[in-house]
Amino acid sequence: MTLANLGLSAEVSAILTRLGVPQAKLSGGTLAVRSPVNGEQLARLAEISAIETDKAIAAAHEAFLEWRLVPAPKRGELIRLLGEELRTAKADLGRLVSIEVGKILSEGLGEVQEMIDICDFAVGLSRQLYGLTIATERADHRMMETWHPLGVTGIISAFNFPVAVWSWNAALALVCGNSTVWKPSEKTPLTALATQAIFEKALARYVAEGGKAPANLSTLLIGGRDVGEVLVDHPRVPLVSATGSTAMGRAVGPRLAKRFARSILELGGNNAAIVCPTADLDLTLRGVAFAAMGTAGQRCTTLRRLFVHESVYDKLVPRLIQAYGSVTIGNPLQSSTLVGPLIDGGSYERMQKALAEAKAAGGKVSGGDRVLQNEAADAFYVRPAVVEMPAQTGPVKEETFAPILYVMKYSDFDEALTLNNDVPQGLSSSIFTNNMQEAETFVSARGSDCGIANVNIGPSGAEIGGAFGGEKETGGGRESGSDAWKAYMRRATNTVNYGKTLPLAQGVKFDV
Ligand code: UN1
Repeated sequence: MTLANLGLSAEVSAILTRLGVPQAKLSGGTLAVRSPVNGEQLARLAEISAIETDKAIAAAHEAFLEWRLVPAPKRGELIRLLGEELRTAKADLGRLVSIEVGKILSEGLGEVQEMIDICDFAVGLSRQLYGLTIATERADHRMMETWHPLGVTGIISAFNFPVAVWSWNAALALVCGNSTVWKPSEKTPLTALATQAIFEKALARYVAEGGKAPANLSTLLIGGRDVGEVLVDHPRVPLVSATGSTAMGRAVGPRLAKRFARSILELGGNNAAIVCPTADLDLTLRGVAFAAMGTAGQRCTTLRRLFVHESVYDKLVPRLIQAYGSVTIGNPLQSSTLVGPLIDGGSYERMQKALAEAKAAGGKVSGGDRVLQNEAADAFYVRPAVVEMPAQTGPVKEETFAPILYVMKYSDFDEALTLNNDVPQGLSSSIFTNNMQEAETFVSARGSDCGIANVNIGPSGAEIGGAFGGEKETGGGRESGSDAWKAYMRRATNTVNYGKTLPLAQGVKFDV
């Protein structure tokens, strides 16, 4: 079967029907949805207007006012059911992710697993939204902090993790007592529709069990930039979690700051790995290959810069170039494929531009050429590129959302550490070494300046248990595990006087 006649639109409509999305929603609208697998049109969806968006957010606020009163462990029950529904839907939704985004099937399924994992995490969390009891200086007083629901949580997600990013935010926001309003990428609205339908199934079961939930607890907005702008500017939305490019963050961040709303920004990454003299090179090769070529270089955690010590450079880099030359590129639905397509032609052009700039800066390029265009003229498959660079200059300092790995030689550990940090972005990083001093230095205060710093694994593929996010132009937000939930709640400090006198703090006297 060639790429041209995969019959994806028929398959997608069957999947969506099984997941509970009405067929009527898939045609007649203005938003054309195409599969990057072969360029086939999958649907034409209706888009919401700015006025309707405003109304939907007002309704989400009403939902919040009720939902915040439901005890947190009961809210957790809804998320437990969501996790169950996602388990049932995993094969269908994972395949839909692959068709809509072009990531290989095991990664499509992995994305749904990530949704299930965060649901499990959030269920436990629903009984652990702990505050502190704090020693007070005043007799017969008690001081404590409590965590309360915050309000409507806006979620803006990118095409590359079209549903997992929603779940990291929504699972936490919902157990924290918030309602959610979701604006997915225009490139991936079908997986969003499917996810919303799965959520509604969980909600129906929750209500059938006797659970209380308001209407409009989870709202999906299919639309363009104007819709995102209404969400960002809306006074009823105290928190927006936005994932995308640094350019998007620069547009969104100041608008939120202007109205003192909170933001969780998850922006560009330009992630590096350092390969030290003692590194296990077989392990390194596998770690680098997955981190740099996986998801066709379209993760925000993708490995983009590799610093290799001069003593192992000639042992590692030729093997790496060979692996790049032989990796299977093609239909992401076939189990033998490791590298699927780029999301679209714009992405291909940006990749070629970066490669041309790298060449002009003295880079030696292997790969990077377009393949399979005879089978599918509207799909953009590329051979992943390794570029040996004389220095960290030009395009190396930018995030190009494509499979380009810039490789540089280093001789001194501190120099490699400096290079790791010497880019505007600060998401993820890693070191391959069996030297304890190098490993510990890398994760220390004078080591990597990124939100994620790994030893002997690549920078991508984080699990949900840790806080996910990065520093500098990556935006500073944290999502998913650890105590990231705190961003979705408001903290109140309460002092209670159970005595008969009124001692003032700091010994102040004020007797009237
Ligand atoms: C993203 O690329 O937008 O760590 C998120 C990872 C995944 C999430 C990536 N768990 O690569």
